[in-house]
Amino acid sequence: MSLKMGFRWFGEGNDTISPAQIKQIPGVSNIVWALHHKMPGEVWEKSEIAVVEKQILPSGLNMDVVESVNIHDDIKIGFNRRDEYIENYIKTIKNLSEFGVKVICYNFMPVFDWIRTDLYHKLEDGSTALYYDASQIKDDPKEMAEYFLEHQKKGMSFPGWEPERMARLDELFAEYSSVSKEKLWENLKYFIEAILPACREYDIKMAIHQDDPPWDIFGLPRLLTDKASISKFLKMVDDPHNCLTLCTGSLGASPENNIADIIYEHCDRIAFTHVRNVRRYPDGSFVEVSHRDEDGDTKILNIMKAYHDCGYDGYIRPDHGRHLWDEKCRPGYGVYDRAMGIMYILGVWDMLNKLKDDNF
Ligand code: DNO
Repeated sequence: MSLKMGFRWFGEGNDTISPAQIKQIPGVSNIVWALHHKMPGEVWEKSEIAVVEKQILPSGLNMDVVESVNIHDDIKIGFNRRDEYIENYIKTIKNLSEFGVKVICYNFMPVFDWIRTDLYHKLEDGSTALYYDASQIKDDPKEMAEYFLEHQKKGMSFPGWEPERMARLDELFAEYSSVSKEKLWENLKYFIEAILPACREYDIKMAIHQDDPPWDIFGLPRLLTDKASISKFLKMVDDPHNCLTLCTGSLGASPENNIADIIYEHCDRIAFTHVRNVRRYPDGSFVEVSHRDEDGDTKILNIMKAYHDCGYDGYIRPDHGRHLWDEKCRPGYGVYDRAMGIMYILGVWDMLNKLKDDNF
């Protein structure tokens, strides 16, 4: 059994590594990519996708997985204009399918994507990593949004933290104020049911990412946080094109989550997985650490064994890594630590394969 190993790439001029260099990491077969200049709700035109195709294909890697085609807030809030944005989304699905895309990773988190309080938290080994200090999360998200914006001004884009959206934070919070958790579930269902015929026609799996961190924050509801909510989601639209991007780090921030157990239960609906390790603290804070099992609390070995036992054949990538050796990189996306993560994941996987071999 082999893994369809990918590496996230932010595009030419927007990343410190090229597809040809990514190809030098053993075992990588695909680039996880996106059109990072697009705002949520816009159609991804074929001419724009073709530019990225030209950058990726000479490396010999494929572009099967997109992360992410972000969802417009009007869809999450349930405004009337959502139908227009859903039409655009369907056009994007069709356009992507013409370039061989098989999986779209996305999330349904209100306002923000992942949330951290320190993007460069110093670990004991001198490296830095993303950190969530529970005591720093107060009611007002503005300070945090400004912190992220400061980094964007230094030329780093954060998907899900678009300055245009952050500039209207008050307005966005006011718009979301009427969206209860129940309403958000309804809006998610509406969205998936509307795009599903296109997913079937173009054979694209929609793979939802869990909420990070997996709990409500700043009074905003978060839906995909644990086994029960994941099961609810998969039952709500029970179709093989309605899938998960199972994110071990997002779920792993909560001590309640047994991730291997979720994999055993839903392996056939996991189209893509993010492997990331976090160390938790008793007050609900957590920090991201190396992929090595014993460095964190996520139980990477149990997770890889669960995938192996289930015969997992979806896509996989190492998720956030530490920032090492003074590298300049987008927070959470150090090249070296993610490459080492791949070697760790593949090392574990190869050994699991070997152990099935009677002659070993
Ligand atoms: C963190 C990522 C997420 C993910 C989106 C998917 O680095 O795992 O930001 O890309 O939530 O839409």
